[in-house]
Amino acid sequence: MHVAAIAGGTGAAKLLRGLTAVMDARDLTIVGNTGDDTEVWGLHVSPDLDTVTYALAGRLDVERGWGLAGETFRCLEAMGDLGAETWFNLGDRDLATHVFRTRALRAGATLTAVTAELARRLGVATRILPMSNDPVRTRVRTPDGWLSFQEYFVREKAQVQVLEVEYAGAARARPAPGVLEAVREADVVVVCPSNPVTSVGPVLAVPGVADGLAATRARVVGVSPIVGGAAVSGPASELMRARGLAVSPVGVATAYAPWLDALVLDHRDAAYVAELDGLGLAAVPADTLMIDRAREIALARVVLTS
Ligand code: FO1
Repeated sequence: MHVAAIAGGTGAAKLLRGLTAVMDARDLTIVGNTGDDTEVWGLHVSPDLDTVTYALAGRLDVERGWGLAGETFRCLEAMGDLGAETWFNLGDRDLATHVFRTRALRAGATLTAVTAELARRLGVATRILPMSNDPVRTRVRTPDGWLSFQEYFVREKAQVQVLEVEYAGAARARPAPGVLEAVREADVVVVCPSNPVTSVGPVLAVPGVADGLAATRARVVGVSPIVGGAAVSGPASELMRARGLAVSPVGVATAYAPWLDALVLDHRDAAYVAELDGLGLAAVPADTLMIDRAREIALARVVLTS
């Protein structure tokens, strides 16, 4: 069975780990969000690609949901002593990833190539693709003006009002090599339990991806990141409201409406099943919180059979 997964960072990582435990990891292709990529101290940081890579390598700091386990932050401290900005916490070992990536990009490599090389070096068998090799940057408009996604999420701790979200560069971006093929040739496409606006939204904004999802013969199965009227992690609720989406599995389904075949939602939200059925979707209640490895695996099995 071939599976393609559209993935953000923290929310996606657990399900992807579950999927690689129940299928041949080489038959999974991950299409990762690069809308929150950023430049820190002159280095290209791809948070979602790294979160997914570290998770599948067994090296993610699972408590934080980003960065490497057992990390230290001495370079960050030293940069602070030199007066540099330190609100974006780059760990000492994580820095190696960003130096490696930036050096390769400056030497002319594509993000696709360097992402594959990082995965290979970390022993990850799954194919991890950036959604595009062209820059697409998620930006958030607040009452004080536009912020990059990381300024909004990390520097402002998502505590500012969001008036609008845009994916700068998306209209001119091309899907990275392999992305459309993975969607077309999959038996199942999984839309991970990631933020529909800032994690999945940028992938869908790359011309051709949404059409590919509408055209594929694969069963397209989403997992709701909204449980009990709130996001499992991160600012999805606020961002969904800003987009006029209900903060519920119905809002998630609405965001994916034209091409979604099934939505796995949490047991706590089983009351939405009838409404989702009415939208022509298979609504599948399950335990979606993935608080341990057994539950990651159990949810992965539900997703592959929904
Ligand atoms: N998230 C934070 O909340 N604070 C940080 O300081 C932070 C640093 C960071 C460094 C590298 C990296 O790959 C991710 C990092 N993240 C941090 C996570 C990241 O901002 C978000 O999880 C994603 O962009 C949203 O999916």
